[in-house]
Amino acid sequence: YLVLLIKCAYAEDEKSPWNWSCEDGKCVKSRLDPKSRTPALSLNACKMFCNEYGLLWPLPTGEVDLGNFLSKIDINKIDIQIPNRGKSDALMDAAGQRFRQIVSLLVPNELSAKASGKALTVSLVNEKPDVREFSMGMDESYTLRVAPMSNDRINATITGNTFFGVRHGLETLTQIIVYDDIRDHLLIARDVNISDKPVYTYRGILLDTARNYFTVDSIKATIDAMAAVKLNTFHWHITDSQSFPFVSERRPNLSKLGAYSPSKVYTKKIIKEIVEYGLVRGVRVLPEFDAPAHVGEGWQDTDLTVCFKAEPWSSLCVEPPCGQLNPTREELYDYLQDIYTDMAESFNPDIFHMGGDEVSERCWNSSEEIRQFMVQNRWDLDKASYLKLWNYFQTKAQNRAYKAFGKRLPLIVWTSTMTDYTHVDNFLDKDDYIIQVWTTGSDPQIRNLLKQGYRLIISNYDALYLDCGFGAWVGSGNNWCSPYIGWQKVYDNSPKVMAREYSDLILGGEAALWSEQVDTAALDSRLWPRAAALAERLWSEPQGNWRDAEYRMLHIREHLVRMGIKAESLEPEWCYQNEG
Ligand code: CP6
Repeated sequence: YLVLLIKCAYAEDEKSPWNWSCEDGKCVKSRLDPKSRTPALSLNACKMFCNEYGLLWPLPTGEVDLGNFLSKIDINKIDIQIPNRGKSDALMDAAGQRFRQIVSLLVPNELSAKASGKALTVSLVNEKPDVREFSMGMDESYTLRVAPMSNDRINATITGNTFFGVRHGLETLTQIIVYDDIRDHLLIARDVNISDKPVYTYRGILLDTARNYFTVDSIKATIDAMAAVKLNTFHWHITDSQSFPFVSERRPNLSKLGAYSPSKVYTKKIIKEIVEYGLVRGVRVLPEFDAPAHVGEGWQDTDLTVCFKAEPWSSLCVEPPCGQLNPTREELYDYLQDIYTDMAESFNPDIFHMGGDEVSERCWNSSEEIRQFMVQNRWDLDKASYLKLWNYFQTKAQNRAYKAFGKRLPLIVWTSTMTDYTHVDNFLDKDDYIIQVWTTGSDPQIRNLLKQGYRLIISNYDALYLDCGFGAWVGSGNNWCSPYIGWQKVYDNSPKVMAREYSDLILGGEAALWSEQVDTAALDSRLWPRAAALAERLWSEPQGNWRDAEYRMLHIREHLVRMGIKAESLEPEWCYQNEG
């Protein structure tokens, strides 16, 4: 059977006057002499072996041997075997189906990979087939071996300690299969050995579905793309001051009054569907209920908020229409527990995000009722007392969260005046709370929080905010993307460099897509392929910088486009053909 040896491929029925050959780690294009039987190699086939890491994204962290041979495979002869059975069976089966689907997407529609070539057996060996829950620090490692089994069959064996590892192995397997556009065939690297596991356990993307609504399909597509690059956490910032699309069955007026329209909501049924969609793809769906600031819409028939729509807004918050919960009201905590319980039922999360960012002392101070509460407690009306009030809120909310979720699950909060390292230990227990840092990567807070033993997730806005800033509202005249953060900056933003000696406490990182200036229509292009740059940084923590990754970045971007993601273009296709 036809085995394509990279150095002497056989030119059958050429569709291209060009040949690609590998020279000094680059695929170089040259004119094919039509009369001679010169070997012709397609671009993707050349790229597979022209560099140590082929077309893999993110870079594996263990052994990588891609061998020297490509074999033609028959897309209709792929069978998937799952020897160890257990509670994760349905997930394993679904991951196998996803694999088939992605391989089929590698083949362009207008052509059909010839139904000839070797059969491919994929064996998925899951050492712990009963594990089907996410957890911090979960085992995502896998190994992938590909070898010929017989003259007409290739075997690919993926071994993982959990479903999550095996699933990652399947994504890698799709990346050693390429479409050969000269011969209209699918090719697989034939002798492969890869062992791999992530450097960071938390690898996330935040989507804000409150400033603008995102369709369920667009959220699923985002999860699909995340899975392709081994990101594992979809942080769902589901509510904010501007809208409340989360349907709380216990407090239905929140979304009735607070959603942009009766159809722009996320019901329990829809959320469960999205959570299951994520699970199959190794992506946890992590809910955030941002409080006590960043509330407003939805709470209109309660009197539990203050300074919502107050003017001048800029003295009370960073973004209109403001709004903060009134922490002095006992009834508020029943309300919160109901929301948390509804979130528990919909998301069943292993971690919960409580927000806690951008609380305005002046907003609370503008309320007569809150000022009186402070006076009754013999608190001064100064900054220290507002921190006490905030802590009063947070402690009560934390207890309600534990009740609602039925366990002491890890909690995340944003950096804020409360989390300042000089006093954070008065307020937040480092065993209970993980802090998500959104200030710059050079902020001394990072080192100082780590020094005290707090676990961090890094989302420094100077590299990981993929939105276009938050200065967009009627009359502001703002519609800028300045500075636009390129994938290169995302890629080179290493959490480790920020505090090498405490890197065990850095759980990972997250790119944030705040949605003042993006909705469903622009989602793909705002996120991709820049979020893929983050994915490799967090999975691999590569030594090199973006220059070493550029040729593979151009390819993973193509891979995402093949999957149906409308990713932004980075460079002329000429660069992919001539510079990689
Ligand atoms: N919304 C919420 C936001 C932001 C934050 N929280 C934000 C702040 C500054 C910038 C971008 C976004 N829009 N709820 C801060 C965590 Cl530059």
